[in-house]
Amino acid sequence: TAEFKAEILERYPPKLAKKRAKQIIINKIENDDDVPEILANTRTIPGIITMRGCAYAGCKGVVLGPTRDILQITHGPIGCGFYSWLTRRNQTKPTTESDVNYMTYAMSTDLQEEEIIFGGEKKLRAAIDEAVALFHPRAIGIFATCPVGLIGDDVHAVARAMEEKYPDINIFGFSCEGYKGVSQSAGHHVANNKVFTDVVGLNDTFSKPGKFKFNILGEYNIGGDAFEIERIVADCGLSLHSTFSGNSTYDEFSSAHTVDLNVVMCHRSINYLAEMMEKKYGIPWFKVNFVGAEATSKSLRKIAQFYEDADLLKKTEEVIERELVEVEKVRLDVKSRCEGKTAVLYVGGSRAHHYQELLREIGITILSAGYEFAHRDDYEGRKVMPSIIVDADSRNIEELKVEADAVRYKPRLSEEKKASMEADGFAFSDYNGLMTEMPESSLVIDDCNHYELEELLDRYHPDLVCAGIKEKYVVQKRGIPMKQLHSYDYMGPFAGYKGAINFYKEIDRLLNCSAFKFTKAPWDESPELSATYAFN
Ligand code: CFM
Ligand code: HCA
Repeated sequence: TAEFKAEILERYPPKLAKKRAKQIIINKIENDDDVPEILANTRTIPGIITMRGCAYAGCKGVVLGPTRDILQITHGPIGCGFYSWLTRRNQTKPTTESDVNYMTYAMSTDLQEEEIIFGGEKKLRAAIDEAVALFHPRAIGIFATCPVGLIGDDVHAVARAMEEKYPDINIFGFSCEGYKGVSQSAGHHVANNKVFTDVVGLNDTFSKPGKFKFNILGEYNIGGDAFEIERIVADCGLSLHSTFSGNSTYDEFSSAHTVDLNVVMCHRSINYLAEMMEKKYGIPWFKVNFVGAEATSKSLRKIAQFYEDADLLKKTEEVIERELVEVEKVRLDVKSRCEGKTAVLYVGGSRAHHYQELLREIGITILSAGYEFAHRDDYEGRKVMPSIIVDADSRNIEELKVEADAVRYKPRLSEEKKASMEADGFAFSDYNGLMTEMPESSLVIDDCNHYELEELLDRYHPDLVCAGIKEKYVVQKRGIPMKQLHSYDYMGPFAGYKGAINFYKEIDRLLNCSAFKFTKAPWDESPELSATYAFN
């Protein structure tokens, strides 16, 4: 691996090589407190074919996108709205025929050259008037795109003015211009802040039946994952109040402060909200993972243990036992054909970690993995957070000062109780990151680019690549099976127990299908199509 790293860096200009050297790490884990440091959440060098997306995608597409009854208007050119129009495959299920669902619409101000020159606020106000007349929504979110920031349109001023005009509608704007940060990650933070200040805490009365009330943060119902998680937690006897934001509603968000526990699935995109809700309302949080059968069982047990209720614990064990019968049958069968195969994973900010569990369950070894845009804590664990350097790009995103709510703050656990649970090994506000769980000497690559990916494929010949749409065909044309871990290649769910079964079967199908062996890349058959990377 050291030799491979040196080879990669050798081709780069010196300044770039120096930077990438800190982002390509050979994993070494003596103990959990001693993982190597990685450089993350910094700018991609222009000219590099990155796998990343933009802040608007992280805010509108990712965090808010899966919510069905907040009417969302993209203020910008039509491409931004079109791109974030369900391409992420976030599903939703209105509870009754008459429940609204705006997700099937792509609403945008469709900015033209004229507005770029003379300003687009008038058009945005007109779009809101039109949306109100047509849909009468409870809440409207406005999302800024790059040109809107560049010409100086103020989405917040428009939101305030339109809220005066329509006092019954909660209207709020997001400063999520694509360039706002170095990746989608900036957009997550912008989204968390606004949802926290303008939505959560507004409604004290909306409630759902059940005793053990909790929210799941950072689960977006891609390919129906949230439906499977909802099924399992309901069977255990838990009361899931709100998911941020898969299959969610405005009422669930605005009353989310009434629960006793937050669990966090995707740490990268939503840990801010978990932290802020703990400070303001006294709701503790811990990390869970419903990707992988073992991880799902572990997470269910931890939630049940939190409530310390004998019936809940018993029921949870019954669900786990029941579900594992089928899971184990399929897992062992699939493992007999996949054991010993190798994989690499490059995905946004949490799946490159979570999906390692599923692959290990069927005997696959991870050679290399990395995130597009996660931060050092997602690699090395939250313990490094105090030492993360705040640079100009991260300072660009507001860090809210949060205080305990005068009326609604209610610590769900006394300090003594929390301390005694922690002494017994129950971890709160935790996340150990990806590196501690990756094999010794495996390669951890932050913001991996297409040049590095192709070099890696040539050198290591992994049996499977997991990444996104931009990587898919580069990989498949080389005759290597490729599984998209963003869109799931239009399958799913992959979370929970049924999801694990779906995933095992899919990986079995991909790895043991002989079609890939016959694939010849176009550039192998026609050398004139081949190209080399040129630097300098
Ligand atoms: Fe979290 Fe996500 Fe991901 Fe993410 Fe994303 Fe996604 Fe992803 Mo694509 S919120 S960080 S910004 S788990 S959209 S559902 S698949 S890159 S790894
Ligand atoms: C995004 C969304 C994305 C893109 C997926 C991909 C998703 O970041 O804008 O590159 O294949 O999951 O849909 O991450």
